[in-house]
Amino acid sequence: KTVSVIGLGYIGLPTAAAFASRRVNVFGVDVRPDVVETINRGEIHIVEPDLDAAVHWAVESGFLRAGTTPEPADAFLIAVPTPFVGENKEPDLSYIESASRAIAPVLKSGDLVILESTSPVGATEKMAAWLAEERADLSFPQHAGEESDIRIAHCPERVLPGKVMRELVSNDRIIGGLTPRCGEEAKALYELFVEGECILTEARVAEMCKLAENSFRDVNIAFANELSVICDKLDVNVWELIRLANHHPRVNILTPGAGVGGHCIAVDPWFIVAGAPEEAQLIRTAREVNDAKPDWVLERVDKAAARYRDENDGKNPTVAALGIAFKPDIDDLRESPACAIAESMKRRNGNDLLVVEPNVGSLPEALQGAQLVDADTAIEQADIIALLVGHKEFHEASDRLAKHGAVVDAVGILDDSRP
Ligand code: SAJ
Repeated sequence: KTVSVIGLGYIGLPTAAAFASRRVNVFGVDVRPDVVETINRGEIHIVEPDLDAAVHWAVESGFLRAGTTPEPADAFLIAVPTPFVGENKEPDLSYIESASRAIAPVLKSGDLVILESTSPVGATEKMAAWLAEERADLSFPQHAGEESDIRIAHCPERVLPGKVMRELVSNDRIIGGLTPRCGEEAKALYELFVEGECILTEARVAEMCKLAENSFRDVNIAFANELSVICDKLDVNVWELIRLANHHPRVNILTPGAGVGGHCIAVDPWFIVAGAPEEAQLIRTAREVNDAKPDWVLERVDKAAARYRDENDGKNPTVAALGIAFKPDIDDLRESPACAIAESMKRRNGNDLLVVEPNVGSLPEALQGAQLVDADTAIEQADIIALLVGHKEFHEASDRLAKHGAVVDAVGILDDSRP
């Protein structure tokens, strides 16, 4: 059996490496020649623990090759981005469409095509229609049912960035076939490396399942974020409150923060909203609550800066942003609310910005001019500190931070130093 993975990003590449680790021949396809070259050298272009070793082994041993144009294979996995576009945040399926049209010429009877990209309900059927449009000589499940030449299924990824290599193998997978046989064949393929349970359903249920999982988390984070804003107004310590409320056996409030980042949780709920705009009230509001959180944090930093100027004859404070990653203990700055807050702090305070990010070696383009320093230097030199990400290094420094006196704490680190 040979497997072809289309899209060698955060999901496609680890998946390709996982198949290769089971000695399956994998051909990876990406539109970016630089990505393809990097992988063919046995190196990687993204950051994810243990992925480098897995890809290195896969390429060295000959089980993984990459290219920019599809080649024939027995199974194709499409793992390309599905962003949203426009005012109404409609899902953009153009990457799935071009991937489908690109593999269509090399399809042969008996092949399996799986959509892995997180997709709005109905996307797998659309993919099948694009394939059928390109290949009138082959039959597809939407017309031929179980007798089709090509099998089609949706199998959304569910791995947590930072734990991808482990979760890829251990997580349960939901597999939605366009027909039961499509599902069975996809299941047999995933079982080559998945140790979790592979559960069969219909494609539309699988699509909605992935969206519901990420919306569940988004709504719960929004609850925590809204609580933090309410508690601030009512002068209640939200961190103590959550700790106490979570002693209830059926309550598990998540952690408020600087906002919701990453490529998934801040995007996927919009696919539900786009599909049912009238009905998706709570899901839409949760998105809005989470999207508003960075501005709320920024406002508090601005207030602290104004207070400093009042008390220091109009002198501008040196401000420090502690944490710019999109969540604790990773180096991923993509779609990071903390990074966006730091950028605004820099715009407001010129270059007098100190940034502490223990997980990166240099600052991104947008923060050039600011200084990357360690936590101790920031505590010593900054007049105002914004705690934006709950990295372990900051929790370890909570006593020193608590003594600083002008800290805006978006993530509850000062609470560690409470008696
Ligand atoms: N966050 C909070 N408070 C919390 C938890 C998270 O503010 O209590 C913030 C984080 O700081 C981050 C954002 O939410 O900015 C998202 O982080 P996350 O760890 O909740 O999720 P992701 O985006 O890294 O990965 C999610 C996972 N989905 C779920 O947990 C339901 C993962 O399993 C999915 O595979 C992934 O989305 C995806 O690719 O869809």
